[in-house]
Amino acid sequence: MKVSIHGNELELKMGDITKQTTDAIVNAANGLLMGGGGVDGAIHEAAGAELLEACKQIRQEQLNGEYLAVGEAVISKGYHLSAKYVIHTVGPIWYTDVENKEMLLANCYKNALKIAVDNGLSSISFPSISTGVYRFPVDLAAEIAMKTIVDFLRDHAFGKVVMTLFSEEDYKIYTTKLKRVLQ
Ligand code: AR6
Repeated sequence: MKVSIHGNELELKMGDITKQTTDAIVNAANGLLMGGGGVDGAIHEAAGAELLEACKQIRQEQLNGEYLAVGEAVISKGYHLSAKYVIHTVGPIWYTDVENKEMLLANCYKNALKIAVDNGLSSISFPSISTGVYRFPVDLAAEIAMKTIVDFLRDHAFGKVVMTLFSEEDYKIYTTKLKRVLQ
């Protein structure tokens, strides 16, 4: 599904984010930025060992050795990926007693888009952040993602945002939510 929003394009598709050719792809990482399973593992594997080195450097130089906080984002090169950049963000874990999980998930999308704009990028691909290992309910995550991206595109001349879903079920859920947000 493809829609035009204020001169920008928003596309929902099924696929593997590591194959996307947008300027940047977004990684659903964890605060350590050391790789992991799911989409994080796939991105590190496809980008090559240089990505891990770049992430270590970001931890040291930009984060003073601390973890990347939930909802925040940082950017690295894409190395062996088709995408020139990877924007790493950390989604909220559903089964924790942290408050404002919805706001923190929205921040992932907002801050990734902000960092893309700040770096002069005009296309970006997102995975379904937090809905795998982090167990955020897909229905609610899709609603938050679609609302946050649509609000951003209504306010910015950006270019193209792609939501890359890994299952047909997720694709259907995101499509339904997008239609609702656009009504
Ligand atoms: N392309 C697109 N989507 C994918 C791909 C892919 N190649 N692989 C998986 N997905 P998850 P989280 C989907 O668990 O919930 C990692 O270990 C997947 O089906 O990757 O934010 C990190 O290091 C699901 O719909 O991310 C963290 O520790 C979505 O991507 C933790 O998992 C997100 O699932 C982050 O958990």
